[in-house]
Amino acid sequence: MARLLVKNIGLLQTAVGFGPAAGAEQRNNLKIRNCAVLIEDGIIDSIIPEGEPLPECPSVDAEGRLVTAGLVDCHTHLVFGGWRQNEIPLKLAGAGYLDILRAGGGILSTVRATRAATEDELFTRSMGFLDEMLSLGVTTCEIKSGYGLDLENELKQLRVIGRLDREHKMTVVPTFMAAHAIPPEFSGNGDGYIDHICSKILPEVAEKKLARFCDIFCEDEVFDVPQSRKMLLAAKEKGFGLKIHADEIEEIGGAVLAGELGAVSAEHLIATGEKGMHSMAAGGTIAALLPSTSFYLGKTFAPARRMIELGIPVAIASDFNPGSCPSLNLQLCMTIACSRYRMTPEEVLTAVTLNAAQAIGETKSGVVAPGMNGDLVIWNAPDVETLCYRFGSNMAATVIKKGEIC
Ligand code: IZC
Ligand code: ZN
Repeated sequence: MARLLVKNIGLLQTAVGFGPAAGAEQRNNLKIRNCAVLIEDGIIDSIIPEGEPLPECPSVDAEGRLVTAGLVDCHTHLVFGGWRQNEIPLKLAGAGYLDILRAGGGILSTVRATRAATEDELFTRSMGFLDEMLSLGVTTCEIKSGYGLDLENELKQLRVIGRLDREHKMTVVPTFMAAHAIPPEFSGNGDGYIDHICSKILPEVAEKKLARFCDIFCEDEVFDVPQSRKMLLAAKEKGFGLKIHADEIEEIGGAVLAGELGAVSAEHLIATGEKGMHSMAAGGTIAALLPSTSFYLGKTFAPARRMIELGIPVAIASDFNPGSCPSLNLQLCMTIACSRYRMTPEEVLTAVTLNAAQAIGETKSGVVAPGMNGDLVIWNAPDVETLCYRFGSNMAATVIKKGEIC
């Protein structure tokens, strides 16, 4: 039996519960001082309180510092070709995200670069990104397709995502997102492309079991609410969990639809108003908020406090992608969530662990408790407040994935 003892923990802090934490539960953290955690065969066996005997086995010394569950990044577009730094002058000249997309740039320029890349090229580059994320304390992440936008290239991206899960220490959850933009082949014909996804691409992805969730960019000039409803209902029929990029730029009804369909999560929600939030609360939809994207796009920030007040579970993710958020640093998101969403450090911890894990169906991750995955981070910090405060530095000292030191 493989065992690892994490000893001399100054403070163990974890979200609690086995479902999404909402309202006051979001700030309910368990804090245990001076303890140890024993991991057996990759699973947490026990939390050993101060004064109790410690087992004889391989160990790592936390040196009195903070230990939390490994972070979970529940929203990324990590597999892509190229970058988009060339958009900076356009943005400085006043072009918005949708202006650049309309001119054939934005997502469509990443589609061209991703189609041109080989499967091995995408894989090797993405392994490097995952290494960097792991070193920043992330032990589980989600990755969306959506830079292929045709059968061949969507399958290529999803195969890369599957291979990353098998070959990297990171747990990787795949989401199918062919409905990310209208490809040049269907220019001006969004309805035709949605039909094509439903009849040709979705059935193949389902049959090959290449994704667990299905997502759509429900946005002004991209896919409207009727198109989103149609595609998501087709995906539900095939057994996918549902996600919606809703109200990132304009409030066109994506959050209302998310609640109505009982989507697992709605993402972004920068422009969401009361109606959308009430619908999500009624539908049990998790809000996956992406603070680095608001920061990078120079937008306002999602109404996180109001969401918590209404009982919507809030998760926080990086949104790592080459356009609206070229940063994969989830620690940075924690700081921005604290300072701009006005979330407390306890609420933020729940948002990047338990609620993020729940948003991607990883119900054995995000909490430190017996029976949960042995994914832990020893931080160069005494408490979670310090993580939310020291932005710009990597505060992760040692990352442990399924009981192995990475
Ligand atoms: O490549 O621009 N918002 N999709 C929806 C993105 C941002 C990613 C991108
Ligand atoms: Zn996104």
